Amino acid sequence: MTSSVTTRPITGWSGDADYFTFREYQEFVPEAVLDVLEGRCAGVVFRGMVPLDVAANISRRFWDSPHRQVRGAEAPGYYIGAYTWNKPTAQYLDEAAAANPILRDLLDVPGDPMKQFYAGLGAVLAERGAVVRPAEHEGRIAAIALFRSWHGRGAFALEPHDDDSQCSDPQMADFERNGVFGNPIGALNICLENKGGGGRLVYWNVQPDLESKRSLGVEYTGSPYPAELLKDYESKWIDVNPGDVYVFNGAHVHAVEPNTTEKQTRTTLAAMMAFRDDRTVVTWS
Ligand SMILES: O=C(O)CCC(=O)C(=O)O
Repeated sequence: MTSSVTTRPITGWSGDADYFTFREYQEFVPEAVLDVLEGRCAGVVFRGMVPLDVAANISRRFWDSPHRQVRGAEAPGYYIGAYTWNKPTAQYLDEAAAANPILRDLLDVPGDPMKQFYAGLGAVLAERGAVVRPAEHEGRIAAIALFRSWHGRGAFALEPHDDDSQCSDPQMADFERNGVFGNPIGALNICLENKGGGGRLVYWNVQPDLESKRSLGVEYTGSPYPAELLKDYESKWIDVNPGDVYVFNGAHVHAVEPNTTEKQTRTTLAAMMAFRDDRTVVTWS
């Protein structure tokens, strides 16, 4: 029998048609990232921003790296980097300190897309006297990026979840990132490879409220949301191709569609970012 915990409908905030869209660009338009970070639209996609040879080179470096790790049941797949999910500040910062030199080395290639992204975003923020930088704590900094290849074998390669709940996790209350809670969370994803079919981003028009998160036991983790509780909300299925860069408000529930066969791989380079105050966008992974 299904328990009442999983049958309460998910309630929360949904955007109107102007907001609930992924604006498509054929080039990098850094101003558009601010439309997401300031809550004017759900997402933006910069098609083909990364040349295919650059994407393939970085992806190869990921698969060849001795530092590639396996991630467990909550998000099965491979990764290099550090992630904040469900851990205390000190552990994350230790992991970030170990990961950052490895990430810098992996991204030390001609055409590093992270460099290009932050140069563009930094320039538009500078026009208004603001900066973008890694979140800090007692002189230590967040991880600069996270490589991932999701391999969930169920209905989704990565289960429906949100990225804002973890920003209020008491285990990380002392981390600067805590100050972004309540603001749009910019989930930056750079697609390095997505061989074959599938691998779309699935994105629902709901930012679950606290009651819904509590009833599902995901107040601080944001994961997982049962897909059957999302079926009444509009969803967008966003095609993701190598070289595409996309940024979306991670406070909405979202997931990753599996590839069409188990042998296929979808690899992305990612980071999170949000306004901590009017003059500071902090990043983490
Ligand atoms: O890979 C994607 O397109 C989305 C990844 C994601 O949802 C996440 O890392 O939280």
